Amino acid sequence: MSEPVKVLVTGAAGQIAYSLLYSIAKGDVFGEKQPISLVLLDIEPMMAVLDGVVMELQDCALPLLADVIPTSEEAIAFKDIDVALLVGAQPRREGMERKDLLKANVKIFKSQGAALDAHAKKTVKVVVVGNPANTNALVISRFAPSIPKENFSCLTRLDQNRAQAQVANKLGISNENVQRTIIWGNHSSTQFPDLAHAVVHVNGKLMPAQEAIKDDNWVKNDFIKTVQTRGGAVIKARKLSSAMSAAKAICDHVRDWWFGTGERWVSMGIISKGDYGISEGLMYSFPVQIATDRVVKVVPGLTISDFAREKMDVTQAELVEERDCAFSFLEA
Ligand code: NAX
Repeated sequence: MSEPVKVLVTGAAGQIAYSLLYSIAKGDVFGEKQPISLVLLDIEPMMAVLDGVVMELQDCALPLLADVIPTSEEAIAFKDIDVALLVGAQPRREGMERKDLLKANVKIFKSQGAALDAHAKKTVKVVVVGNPANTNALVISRFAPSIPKENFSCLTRLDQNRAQAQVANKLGISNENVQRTIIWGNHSSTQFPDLAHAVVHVNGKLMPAQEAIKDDNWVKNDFIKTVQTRGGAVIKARKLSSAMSAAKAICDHVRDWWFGTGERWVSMGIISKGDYGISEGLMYSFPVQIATDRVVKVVPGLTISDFAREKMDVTQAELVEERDCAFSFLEA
């Protein structure tokens, strides 16, 4: 058997981690032959809860799980890791202003950035899930200057999966028959779920999704709104935010990064190099393809309509504002 892949999950005592850890440990992400070493970081008051999670992982008696390291210390958590799944973040409490939330998270991701820089492998792949995911990812990348910028990402795969499922549901086809749904921009309600390039298999025929749907109003209004507000709809119904679907999306994101996407397109937040006119240096979700060398490349040459341009710019403007606000705390 090969050496274990060392995977850090932060927010490890939380609800997304509860689904995520099992999937990783049983081989859903790195394959059924790859041993895993799991490092679980949470804050000190959650250590007793984390002990329970560790007990449950042991009780699963999983063949691939080489070891489990629970900790509240960043220096231990980030040591020699191959993959960092940063799920833990300061949650928004009632009455909390957006800027207070940003301020609390800047503190967390600044500190974790320094730990990542000092202790992780330089090849580490980083996925930020904790919200505001794009801006948190930008902050951590800034404080880990020895790690290549290409190694940082944030999760928008849940939004992509939601978009794919909406189309499948609308056409009464299975999810695998819907491809190339795109999420542009921020993991927030300004994100732009885009069907202009999506294709579907209907009755054995491959065709543009919009042609199959034949409902421009649905594509431009209901579909976009539903995907943008899906997180809120889950909270309203479940009284808790998305966890099972978020964990599944994290697994999809990491598996595709690790093994490549082949011809498929997936969406992920990455640091913009200026593609599609998006400001360089911004953590923005693009459609990408990933080769087996784990290099992420933005899908080139897509035609951007005026409708799409406007929506891509709106979500870009929100990200610029978030970034400027977050960085103002760093300079203060
Ligand atoms: P929970 O509140 O259940 O768990 C969060 C855990 O993070 C807690 O155990 C908490 O103690 C821990 N934590 C807080 N500060 C920490 C720190 N400095 N270091 C390590 N751990 C820390 O939240 P959960 O439902 O698991 O959601 C986690 C995060 O994912 C939230 O920020 C949430 O908004 C975000 N989400 C992001 C999504 C995305 O697509 N990018 C979708 C799902 C989810 O809403």
